[in-house]
Amino acid sequence: MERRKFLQIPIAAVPAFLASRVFGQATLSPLPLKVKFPVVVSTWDSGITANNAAWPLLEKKGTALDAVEAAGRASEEEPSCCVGLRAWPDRDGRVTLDASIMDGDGGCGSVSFLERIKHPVSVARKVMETTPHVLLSGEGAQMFAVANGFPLEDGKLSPDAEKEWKKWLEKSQYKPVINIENRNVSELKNPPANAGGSDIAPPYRFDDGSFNHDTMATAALDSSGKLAGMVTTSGMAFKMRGRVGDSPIIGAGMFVDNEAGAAVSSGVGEEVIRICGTHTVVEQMRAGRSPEQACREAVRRIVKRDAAKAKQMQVGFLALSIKGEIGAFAIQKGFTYAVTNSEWPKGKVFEAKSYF
Ligand code: SD4
Repeated sequence: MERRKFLQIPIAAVPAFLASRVFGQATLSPLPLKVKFPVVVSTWDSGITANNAAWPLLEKKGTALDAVEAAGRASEEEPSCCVGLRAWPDRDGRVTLDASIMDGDGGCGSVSFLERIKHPVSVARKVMETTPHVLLSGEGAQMFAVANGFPLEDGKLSPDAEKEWKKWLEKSQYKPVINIENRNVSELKNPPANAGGSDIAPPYRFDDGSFNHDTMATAALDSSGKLAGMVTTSGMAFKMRGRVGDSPIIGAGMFVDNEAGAAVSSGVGEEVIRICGTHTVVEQMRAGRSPEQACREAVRRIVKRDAAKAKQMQVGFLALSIKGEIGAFAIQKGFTYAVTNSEWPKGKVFEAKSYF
């Protein structure tokens, strides 16, 4: 079938100023974005790297579950990436990781507060496939990982993370910061060596306190029409020791149902947990809303609780419906996502619309 029949982006319906608005690599999302599947979508500009690992599997008729796991592993492995063991630590200087994975038939597994293990997303998959449980945490999750052949790493901070943590200790100011992508790196007083120069943005903080991000999340729809999702994160930088965010909580940071769609989130996890964010998004799609409308409704619920607080933070949702429609919405500007399919085999980055 002709590519045009698959790709239903009503460009004519998008006001010219929106269609042409470009942020770095990102285009403001058109609505609705319905694409040919298989397709993989990942949060942030660095979603391109995650998608690059998932796409070869999907292209060869692989499963969405394998594809999202590959996306998570690529992010956890990428030297300049913002998640995994090289990411920024908690306020006591230790990196603690959360991850989850889910298929569209209710299979799910997750790990939280996991230390010294390189691939939390794969441990989450093991939890899903080999235990009667959904979530393993802390020391128990680590013991389970080691028993299943995952090497125990040395637990040392990366040089960048150590430097940033020491800088943070000078003020030890504990407040959630706004995640943002696509701001000009030249706004940074001390840009990291590879900021803006690679596919993947390392974690960096702007002088007003905003921060790019520390989570990667992916959803995929495979050639058999099945969905899967994953999230992997080091959590909020300089969090309290023991703090767990939304990412490993099924229905908060990620939720998938083959009857409706998949949704993932990034941003201040506490706010996402309070509204069961991604479950809300999927249920809205089930009720007939488009992915973008569904994400918008979840954001509205967060803002409604406390608009003044919401103005100071970022949460973004990204959704993929079982029909292959894609949409996103965030509290603040700057939430981007990457889409990869046969139309965009190298991936295309969009910026989500936002409440503020
Ligand atoms: C958390 N949702 O631990 C994560 C943080 C995040 O980009 O998404 N950062 O709350």
